[in-house]
Amino acid sequence: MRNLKWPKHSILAIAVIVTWIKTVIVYETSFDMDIENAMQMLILIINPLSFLLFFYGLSLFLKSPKAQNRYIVGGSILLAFILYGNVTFYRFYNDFVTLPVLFQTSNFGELGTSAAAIISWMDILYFVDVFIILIALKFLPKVQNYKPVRKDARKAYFVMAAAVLFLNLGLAETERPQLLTRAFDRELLVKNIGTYNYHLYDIYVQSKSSAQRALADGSELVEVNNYVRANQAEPNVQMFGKYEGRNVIAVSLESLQNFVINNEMNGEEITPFLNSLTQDKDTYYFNNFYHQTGLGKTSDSEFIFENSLFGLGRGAVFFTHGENTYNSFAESLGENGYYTNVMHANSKSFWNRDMIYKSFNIDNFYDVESYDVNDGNSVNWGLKDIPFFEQSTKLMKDMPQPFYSRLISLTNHYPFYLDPEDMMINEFDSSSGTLNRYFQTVRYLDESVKEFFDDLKEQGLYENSIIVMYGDHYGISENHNKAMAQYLGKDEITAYDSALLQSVPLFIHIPGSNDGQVMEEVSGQIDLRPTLLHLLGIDTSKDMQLGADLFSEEHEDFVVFRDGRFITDKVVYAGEVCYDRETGEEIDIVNCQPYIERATKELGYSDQIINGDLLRFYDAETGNLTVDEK
Ligand code: GP9
Ligand code: MN
Repeated sequence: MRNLKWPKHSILAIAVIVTWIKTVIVYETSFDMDIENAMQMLILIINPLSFLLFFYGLSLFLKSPKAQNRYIVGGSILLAFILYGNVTFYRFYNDFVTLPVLFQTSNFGELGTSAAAIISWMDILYFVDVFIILIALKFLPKVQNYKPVRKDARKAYFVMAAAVLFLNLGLAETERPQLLTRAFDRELLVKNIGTYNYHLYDIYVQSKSSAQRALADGSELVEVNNYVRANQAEPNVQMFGKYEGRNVIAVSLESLQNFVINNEMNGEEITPFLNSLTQDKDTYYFNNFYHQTGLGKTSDSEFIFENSLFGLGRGAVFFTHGENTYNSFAESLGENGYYTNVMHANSKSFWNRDMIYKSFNIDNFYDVESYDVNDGNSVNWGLKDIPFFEQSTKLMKDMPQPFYSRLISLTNHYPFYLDPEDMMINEFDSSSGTLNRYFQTVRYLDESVKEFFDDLKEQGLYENSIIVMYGDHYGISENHNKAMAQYLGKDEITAYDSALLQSVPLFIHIPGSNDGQVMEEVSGQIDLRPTLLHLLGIDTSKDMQLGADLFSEEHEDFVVFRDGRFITDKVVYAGEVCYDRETGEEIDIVNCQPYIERATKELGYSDQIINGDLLRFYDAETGNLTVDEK
């Protein structure tokens, strides 16, 4: 071996090749990306290459082999951490990290039990390229009489790297036109330009959005305002103000999807109490209601509930735009004499809640400090839901009335761990432990809601309240499609099925209303704010928001998801395919076309309001644009 003459840049070549191969293997093993054809496979394979050529190639500017090698080793470690960070994040969120989310370090510290379930010793393999480079450095002969790289050789190298990049972008463009301009979907981006380039792109988009706020002015609101006013649903006269002055108790049901409602698992009822509500004389149960959250999960659902605007396509709006001006549900109630608060037994900084709640003008946040939490009454992410609701009702008893409390439950959260004494039904028996345990934690959540109702009655808070409960987002991601298909008795879960599975239950329980019914209107979380305000007799005709009152005659059967999918009473649009809502068969895209445009428009307007922080130019009292910045 010593006799062989090794080219002087072998380490560079080795680094490019091993990191390349490792990255492709990681794509295959650690991310669940749908590859539909050979071209997509080819793009996936070449997409890390251009970046790696550039990145490691920068070593050619360094003067000595020692400095070059140090740069290459350091660089490989950095890239390995970035990729591994993506992998762990993906295991948890089924999505790729974006820059704003990366700065949510306060969140990562608290993943607690989840982190343990996510990381394993085998993960050292994600650093295998670093080890190979180190071994190569040790065993390859040292370069003798090193001369710095000639300029033209270096130029040729970077021309080659650029050629690879353009080849990549060209192939991606044929496969996925306008990828970079319209992308909502991180998976598509990573599939087409690779994780590393994706991060560069993300940095670019992020800086653009900071610039957007700086450049925005009130005139952008004119178009948005016209659209909002033209699409507003008039309140239902019978319902408007019917429950004026009642307390509002909103309950976020963690990870609860609608498929468990009125369903069984191995012969056992999963949600007996919630099932009883679907038949209850005082409950409106919405069985065609969908979550509209993105990467911000619970926080997105809160954002939508409070503002009737969408979260963002990238990152969590709670973090990226926590200091914007908003006209929240809480603020409207506050102006109408309500004491407003959120109750959630987690630390206040999680999802940046403490900050954004101030922007929402929420009077008080009962965070973990307000609760008695100990080893005996906690599991998984913290305080169990049954003691959480029990302690919350005690706190509510002392609140000035009318109040608005939004309670966020937590036990039914991935990885769905439960103490044996809280397991009321058996596990399911699929290959997915996650889905198997999910039924048990859902059963526990159901029990906690039942006891919550009893607690409210006991404390005398029940009669004079409206209790609204909804699933915040999905609990079972597409990673568990196989197990899910087994449970649902299907051959596979298609894009059509996945879209419909985003249905979460909504219950609007109004003691004494005597008008309970099952509501089949296609609707989403964005509709909650105007619906509730109208029940309380609060006008929303000047509000800058995108939802529609669920009881209004003018409410349309149309729900848009954050990623651009949508559902109506006739069609389901998912994966850029239009399906017949009834049969699930693919139909001509013209059936979806008008809605595609509206969905894009609504998501775009919402983004515009948030990115430009446009509500600082709007007076929700008068409906006027204000010139002065608040
Ligand atoms: C954390 C809880 C869970 O406080 O709301 O957040 P999620 O992971 O579901 O977004
Ligand atoms: Mn959640």
